[in-house]
Amino acid sequence: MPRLILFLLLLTLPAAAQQPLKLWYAQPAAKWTDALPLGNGRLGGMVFGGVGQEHIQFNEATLWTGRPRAYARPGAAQYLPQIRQLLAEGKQAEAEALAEQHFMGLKDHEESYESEKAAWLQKLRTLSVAQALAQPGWKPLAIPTLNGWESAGLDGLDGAVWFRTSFDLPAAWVGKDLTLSLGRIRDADVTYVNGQQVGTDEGISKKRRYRVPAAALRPGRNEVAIQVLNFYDKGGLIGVKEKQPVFVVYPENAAPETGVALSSDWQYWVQDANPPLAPSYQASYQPFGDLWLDFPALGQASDYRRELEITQAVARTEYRQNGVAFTREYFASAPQQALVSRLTAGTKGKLTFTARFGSAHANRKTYRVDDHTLALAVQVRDGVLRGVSYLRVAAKHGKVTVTDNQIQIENADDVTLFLTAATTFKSYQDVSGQPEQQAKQALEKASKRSYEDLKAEHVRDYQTLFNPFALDLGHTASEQLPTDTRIQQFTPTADPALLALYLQFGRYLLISSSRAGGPPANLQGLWNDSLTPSWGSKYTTNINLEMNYWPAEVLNLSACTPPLFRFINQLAQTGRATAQAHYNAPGWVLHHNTDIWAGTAPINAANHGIWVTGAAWLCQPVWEHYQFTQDREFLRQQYPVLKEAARFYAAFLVKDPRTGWLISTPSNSPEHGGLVAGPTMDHQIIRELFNTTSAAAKVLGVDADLQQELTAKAGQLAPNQIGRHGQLQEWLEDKDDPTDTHRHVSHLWGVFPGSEISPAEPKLLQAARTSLTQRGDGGTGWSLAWKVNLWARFRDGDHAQRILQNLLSPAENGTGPEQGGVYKNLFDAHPPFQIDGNFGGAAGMAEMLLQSQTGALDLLPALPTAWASGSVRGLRARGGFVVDMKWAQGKLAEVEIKSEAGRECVVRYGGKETRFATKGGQVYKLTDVGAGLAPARR
Ligand code: FUC
Repeated sequence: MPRLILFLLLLTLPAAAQQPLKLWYAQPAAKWTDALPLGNGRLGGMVFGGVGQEHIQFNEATLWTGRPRAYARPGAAQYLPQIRQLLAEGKQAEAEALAEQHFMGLKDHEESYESEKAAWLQKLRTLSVAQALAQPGWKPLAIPTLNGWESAGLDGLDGAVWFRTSFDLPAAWVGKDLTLSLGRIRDADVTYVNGQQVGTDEGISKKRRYRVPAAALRPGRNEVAIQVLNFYDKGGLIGVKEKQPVFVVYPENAAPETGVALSSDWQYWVQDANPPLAPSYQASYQPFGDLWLDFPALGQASDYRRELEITQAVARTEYRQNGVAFTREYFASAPQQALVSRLTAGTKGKLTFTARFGSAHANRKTYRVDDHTLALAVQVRDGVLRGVSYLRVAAKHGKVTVTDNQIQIENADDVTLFLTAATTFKSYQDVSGQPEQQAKQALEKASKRSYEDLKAEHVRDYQTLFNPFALDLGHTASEQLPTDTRIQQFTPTADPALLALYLQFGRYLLISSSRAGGPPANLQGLWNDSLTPSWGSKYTTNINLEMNYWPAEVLNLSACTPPLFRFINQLAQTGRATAQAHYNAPGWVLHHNTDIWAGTAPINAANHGIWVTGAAWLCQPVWEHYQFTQDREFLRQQYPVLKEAARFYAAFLVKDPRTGWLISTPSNSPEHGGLVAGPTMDHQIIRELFNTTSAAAKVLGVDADLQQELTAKAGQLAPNQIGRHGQLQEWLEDKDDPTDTHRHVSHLWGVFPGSEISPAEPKLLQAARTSLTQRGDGGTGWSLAWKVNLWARFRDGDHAQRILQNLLSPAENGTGPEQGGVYKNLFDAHPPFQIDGNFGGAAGMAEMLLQSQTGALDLLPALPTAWASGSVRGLRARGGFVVDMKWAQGKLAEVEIKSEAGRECVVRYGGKETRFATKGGQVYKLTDVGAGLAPARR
């Protein structure tokens, strides 16, 4: 028996060494993903740090498109038996077609759209091609615009836009019919050559290749005109991702490579920017506005530096110009609900600039509020919400002049800016908020206080959350380099501190985007500058929203979870209607996406939108929160959410006639393989829900019958199965393709974030490992982050480290559409920017250092060779423990464990296990880890 000495003592382990936890750069941000994020959970800012012009793009977390409405489709449940039957008969295509027609949720504007669209198209047709070409105001535009014309500055534009260019007809082609290749177009087009229509089509997936009859052609120059109709989201000529040349003409049947290119002098003219609002399943998160500060041209700047200090949550820009040292500081105060910035000049009276608002919303207005305050009012185009933002200037000396457009500051010594914002959103059912009042109150309150006072209050507030955790993975000279250079040069041995920074930046982002009272962190946390962000910047629940909260408990940020739990409770309300309408079942259900209006019905398409286990997965963080905090009162309050979800699945599952197992049908293994009966992931998630709900009922001493029912049903669910390639089967049938590297690794849910596939099940664990090996080491940002956690659970620290290295690869170098990485500001690249990878990556690093899902505290379960020596303070474990550790040469050297709940503590290290009773509030130092827990050090 290994001997173990336990001492009760005060914390003596030195704090993980203070590191310069800063992101910093020697030049201003050129792009949004270079800018530095600030946030207080509700207000977010992206600071560019320009010298002649400062730009702070800002967000308010509740500004979304859409409105309170019903999302579930009445009567959908009628079709459920038939969809199930078709799937049971192996008729997937028919099942999907039927479901597409009758089983998807309700779209906004669904009813009125077709007639409005017809009327709009009719109106557009009153203008001929000749008239369009004769309009004044044609402007140049570079084509293609790969991510839509929005990326070329036409932000938020939907409607009818004409494009024109030309080509010269080679003499040898006279009399020949040609093919005109235009690639993909969003959404529809009518294409003309020399005024004659040569083609029209609709749909972004179709590559436009139109036949141009010889009779339509002229010798010499030929005019191409294209009317593009963009009904929603991104628009325009977006090219194709293929080898064949696009924007060429060539003789019919000849190789496109032999063609002549269309002239690159494209021009566009907007015919109509007000199409009827297109049907949409869910709403999108919106940007709010931009704060611009314009400084007089004072010549070359020197000693430039901008940084984000994440130990304080303060950003800074400094430079010298004309012999004067200029500094700006910025932070997002949670206590004040305001963005605060102070500008100073080293010489008195040298601060002169104008401050003004911009906004991507077409419906916007700025106006003077008082002699120090300017307002910006915005209204979203597709939806009911409006918002207002106030900017107040407090200048020391100097002159301040406010007009309806701007605030001018002349010859001040220093200036403090206060920015507040609010919207009419109150809840998913209530949009009666009073933004003027809310934003004004915050402004009055904050602007009464001194800058230093506000900053000290902010730092105190932030550090309460940030400071309880620290990580040190070692230090090298690379730490002194600017962050963008560090990313470019990164290897784990050359710069281990960048990994520690990455983890702490993940914590910074969670604190900044998820604070009690606000909505949870969305796909982009809180930061979005586009009216048409990818995937609506909403909440995808088949991995992304859950991943956002993976670091919360283990990295000592339980305090950031209330937004998630509040949201889950709302979803449990709206999810009842969906359970009723779509499944005729009790309880609540959520599918693969939701938005601020708490939509729970299936969306997008039947082949991936009908995935039923969103509700069950969201119950996991509830149980985990209880596991980590041992907060019984929390569990008591949240228990109905678990119970009602469990009741839904208990009613929903059906007995598979072939195997006799209970299966989930219809559903989907996220975004892979279409609509199916019995995806493995569903069964893992539902099994865990049944078991934890039953365990929760037991803890609370309630619902004995339900405990029995759920335990019994958990035992009847289709089990994990090992297939013919040695893999863990993703589906009920053994049909996995071992060469498939799809980004989702859904069937590994039972390894992480679930825990039913553990070392206690070595065969299943091995099969899961085989599956992950087959999926490969690549993937989108979140996919990589998930794989880090999985390799940690497989106790392969070096493999986890290799994936982390991919996660930190520079997105600037062009990672490819399915290859994740980081931007210069350390934001995760899906690509594009998506915050889940930041959070999942931070959680994965924690998982490499400590695991507690099996009832014991596993110390350093997956320590990579590259992290030879280091220390960590404040990791949290299930059972209410807080763990501090030091290790050297790859071996555990010191451990201290604080018990918060007084539960028995089981510790594992180096193949040895020890257990001891604890008292709540006491700290235990395991002094002879060498003898008892680290025999290798003997
Ligand atoms: C899921 C993923 C995508 C993306 C989207 C937001 O649908 O499959 O890769 O992350 O969510």
